[in-house]
Amino acid sequence: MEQTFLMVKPDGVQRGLVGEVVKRFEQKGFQLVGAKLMHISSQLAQQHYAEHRERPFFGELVEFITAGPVFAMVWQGENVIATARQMMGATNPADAAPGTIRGDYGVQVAMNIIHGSDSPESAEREIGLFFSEEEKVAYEKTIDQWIY
Ligand code: DAT
Ligand code: MG
Repeated sequence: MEQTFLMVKPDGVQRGLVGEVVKRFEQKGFQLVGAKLMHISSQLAQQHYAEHRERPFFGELVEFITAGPVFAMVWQGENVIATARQMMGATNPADAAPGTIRGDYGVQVAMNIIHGSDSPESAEREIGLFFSEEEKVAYEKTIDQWIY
């Protein structure tokens, strides 16, 4: 089953939105496979956002994502990578539709509450950056027979 890396960013943790974010993915029918509250080191931040290295906002991005604890998660389910991106909404909360996480809770692009992998390749890379094999928990949910 497909897996993705989702993370409540420091603004979301400070604003008490961890439960709200978790609730949305749980209620959708996806399965939580791993989760932890953690500080991101500057080195991990630079690896995680390596694709944006040349962008003018890279320094601010690294500073922001390391400014407070994040809530890192692995979620599993059919088409979870693309569906989670839809549930997050557009990168800039000003463009994100109401009903999406960024549309409901964010105002500015720099503080947009949540990160989610944008492709199978980035999901695999990001899960590997943040989670060891032992930190991912495999288990069966009987309710899945009513989702799939
Ligand atoms: P996403 O997080 O939707 O995948 P992205 O990968 O293009 O978006 O950018 C990563 C993060 O960088 C984004 O969540 C917020 C920040 N960011 C993007 N564009 C920005 C900009 N123009 N100014 C400041 N921060 C920006
Ligand atoms: Mg991205």
